[in-house]
Amino acid sequence: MTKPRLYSGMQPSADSLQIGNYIGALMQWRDLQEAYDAFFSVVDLHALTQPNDPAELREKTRRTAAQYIAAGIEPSKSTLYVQSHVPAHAELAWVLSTLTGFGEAGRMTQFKDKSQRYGQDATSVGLFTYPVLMAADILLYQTDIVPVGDDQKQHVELTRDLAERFNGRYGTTFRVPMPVIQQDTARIYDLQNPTAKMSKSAESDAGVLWLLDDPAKSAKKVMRAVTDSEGSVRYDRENKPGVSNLLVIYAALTGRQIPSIEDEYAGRGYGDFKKGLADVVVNEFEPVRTRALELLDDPAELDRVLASNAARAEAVARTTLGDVYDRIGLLRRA
Ligand code: ATP
Ligand code: LTN
Repeated sequence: MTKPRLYSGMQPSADSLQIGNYIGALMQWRDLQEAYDAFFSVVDLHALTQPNDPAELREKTRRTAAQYIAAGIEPSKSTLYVQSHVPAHAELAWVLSTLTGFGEAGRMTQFKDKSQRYGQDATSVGLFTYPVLMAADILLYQTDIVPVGDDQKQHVELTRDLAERFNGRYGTTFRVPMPVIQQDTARIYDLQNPTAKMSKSAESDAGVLWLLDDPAKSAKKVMRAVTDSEGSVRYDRENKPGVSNLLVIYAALTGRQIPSIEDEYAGRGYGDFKKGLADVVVNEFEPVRTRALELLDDPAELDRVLASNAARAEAVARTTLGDVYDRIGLLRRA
């Protein structure tokens, strides 16, 4: 029996991933790759919607791929590749853009937020069509499920609408994918500002735990995490966002339940708890970091792995794109 298909991706928007990407995405991807025929891309074309230094973008792309592998995405099991290596993404995005309403794209909240932040002059057409390229990513692979964070749900809904519109107009061509939204419990907040989501592009990195950082530095950041004056290790998202966030990280990395961690630290201070968590974080990150740095030490080998995975992706994507071109009436080259 063939496995159902899964698609997800991340932008190469930083030198290192942060612990939210690890807990909220990579750990789940790693588990899901067993039961699904999974495709994971480093979406470098999407990253072009942000200003980038060319050499840095190349480096971030390799680093992101290396961290996928180091975190347990197996390139022999899953198809792990760089989006721009498969030209069909940009090609299908063009076709889908002709089916997307201007108003429809304008209603995407991520576009509205970002364009407001950047101002009209700094807002590109690429930022506007970002969700259409994402739809192309997903639809090229006849995807069944798309695990993403809550913020991407609207983009997957648009993808479904586009698939249904195309299928309705030209006959069934695309599988209509389902979003699988990562649970709230997997949401990690900034250690210094525990009501804001931890993010690769945070303004200050004091509250961000980087996968590739020196472990001593990460331990220090845990010890300095914002808590409260109550002094008891107890989950209460509303009144104790800092401690609750640390408990969520602890539970996610150890596979333990929060109450059992609360019990372990009952009657002990935050110092003890943070020290415990710092050990957990360092132990989890250490092998991932070592493996990622090893992979980055041999970029030629990493590039070879990415190339052979891109070839696998390309074969699937080409088939879908050929079908699309036929359906809409583009004349085949003889
Ligand atoms: P950027 O700042 O560049 O937008 P980001 O760190 O917010 O980056 P994304 O690249 O948008 O992350 O997301 C990649 C994946 O990581 C998504 O699946 C997203 O849901 C997940 N993710 C990102 N940040 C967190 C977080 N703080 N907690 C849980 N999951 C997260
Ligand atoms: N927009 C997503 C990244 C992304 C993606 C995708 C996720 C691009 N293409 C296809 C799932 C499926 C983000 O910013 N997290």
